[in-house]
Amino acid sequence: MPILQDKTILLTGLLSNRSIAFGIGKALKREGATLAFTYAGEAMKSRVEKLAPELGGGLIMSMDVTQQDEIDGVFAKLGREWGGIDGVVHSIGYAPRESIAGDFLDGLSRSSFMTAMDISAYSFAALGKAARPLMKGRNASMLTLTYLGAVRALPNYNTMGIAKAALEANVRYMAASLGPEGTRVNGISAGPIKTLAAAGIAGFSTMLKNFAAANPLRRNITADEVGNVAAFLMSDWASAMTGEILYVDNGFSQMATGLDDGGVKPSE
Ligand code: NAD
Ligand code: 0WE
Repeated sequence: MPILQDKTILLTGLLSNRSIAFGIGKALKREGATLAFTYAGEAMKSRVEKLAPELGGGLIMSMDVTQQDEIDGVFAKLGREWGGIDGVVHSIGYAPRESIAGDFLDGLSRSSFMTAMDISAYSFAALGKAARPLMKGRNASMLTLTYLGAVRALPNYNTMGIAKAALEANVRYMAASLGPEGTRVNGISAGPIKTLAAAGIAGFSTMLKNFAAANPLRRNITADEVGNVAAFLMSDWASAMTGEILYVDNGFSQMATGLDDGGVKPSE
């Protein structure tokens, strides 16, 4: 039996068929959800228009999360079309390139920090605030995507790591705020996946190789695997789970080195 029958869910962050949002969308559709979609500004519109039919189609709206009027417009429209919302998936992240490469402090600037915080962390709370009246009393569920760099200092992730730490705190405060209205708020911390956001990062292929070698399942993870966990969290099967960060990373974050030899090179 499908687990999201009769659920209306807003899916953000679709950009390509490799997007984590695309893997999530496939699982949500398979489980019976009715979807609506957003894109980040006019230049991205046609991309989402091409992908949405594969996810069962539905409303497609512009929502650059730096524009409050666009956020308000999306939920006003969903109020008219659906009357209420059962779920919101936030799959959005961005930091200026120079702030997610090389030395952390070398790449740091007030403006890149604020951009990363605005788009990658503030926006999730902004969606919660705008969607709140439409979700109230429906056992609704909100979900965001995060990364291990929120809780560990990892090479190059830098400014994004700080934004993800704020995003994870956001999950907990939003869970506290929306819980009394029946709305749950959770995050998935996904292992590395070669999406468009990742393709532009120097050394990403090497990172994928090292990740596969060092996690218990000895392979990479897929957006479809993230999608299955997302479908569970959006469903009533997860009715007692809120304020959580679930790791979908083949167990990587739970290992000390993950390497059979403990990571010691033969010469050392
Ligand atoms: P992606 O490039 O497919 O998606 C990123 C999305 O962010 C795009 O749809 C883009 O339009 C959107 N976006 C950027 N700026 C925006 C704005 N101002 N307003 C609205 N939307 C905006 O890449 P992805 O890897 O699928 O990323 C989705 C989420 O997953 C991000 O939060 C990312 O940090 C997170 N994540 C990715 C990985 C990975 O390795 N790919 C791992 C863990 C978490
Ligand atoms: O969250 C992310 C990446 C998000 C991202 C990607 C880009 C590339 C293009 C945010 N901003 C930008 N800005 C751009 O100009 N991930 C979890 C994937 C990722 O990104 C890394 C990683 C991993 C993993 C960056 C450095 C090191 C590891």
